[in-house]
Amino acid sequence: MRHFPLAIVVSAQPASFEAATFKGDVRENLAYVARLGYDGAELAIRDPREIDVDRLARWVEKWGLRVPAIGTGQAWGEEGLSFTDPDPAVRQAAVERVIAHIPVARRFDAVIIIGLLRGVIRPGVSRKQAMGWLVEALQTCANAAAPHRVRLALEPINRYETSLINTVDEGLALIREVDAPNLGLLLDTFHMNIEEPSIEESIRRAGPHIFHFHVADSNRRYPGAGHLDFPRILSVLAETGYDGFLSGEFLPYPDAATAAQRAIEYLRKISG
Ligand code: LER
Ligand code: MN
Repeated sequence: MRHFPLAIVVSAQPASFEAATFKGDVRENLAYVARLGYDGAELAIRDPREIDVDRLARWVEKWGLRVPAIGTGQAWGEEGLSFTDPDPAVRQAAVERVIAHIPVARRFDAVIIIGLLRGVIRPGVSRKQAMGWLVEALQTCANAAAPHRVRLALEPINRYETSLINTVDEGLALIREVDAPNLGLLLDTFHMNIEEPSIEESIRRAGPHIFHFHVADSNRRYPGAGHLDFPRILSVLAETGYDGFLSGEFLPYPDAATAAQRAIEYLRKISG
């Protein structure tokens, strides 16, 4: 099986999202994951204008890490920004926030994740209207990112977290509609386990549109802690030609340090 490079989510700013595996002291967390043998860190950044990107880049470089992706969902979690809010000022702020991530993503050669920032269908808003706003926002962001060669990855997220784009097929239909070559999908094994009839078949269908990949087990603990068939899932992922990172986004159970260690041991063992 392909030996995928491994990353893990490290939050650069305080976050309430439980599965942002590492929170707290960013510098220490980056050093720790590098020492464990991770090749990269996926940075969760609420607002890039409020962090010292040069300092962050120095730490990332010092530890020889790469940054395959930037998570943006904290702007939803902490500030309620979304592409599908009935208030146009909130939608505009969400789009501007993604645009603010572009120079950071370019610097790290990272994809920008569009997860919960897409929002949910709010009371009084029709699905058609929400989808219209979503398509428009994605087109604006993808167009702004394209000249910088930055890619965006839309993540299908399970029904308990959003009412918009739960499955891989819905994600594929949406990116077809947006029709921007720099917009693809982020697949997350935890969400796929809830929503997909067959995780392997969905990975096959997404094929070249897979821009990034999150790993967590069926219970959202580290891979190996639940009942997902990771050897099979990863061999199908390799068959699609995907050669990017597996990024660990799982609950810090029993604690972040132990979970990160067990995840890398397990993923290295099954990939030979
Ligand atoms: C973010 O990548 C994710 O998977 C969502 O569950 C965020 O809540
Ligand atoms: Mn995810």
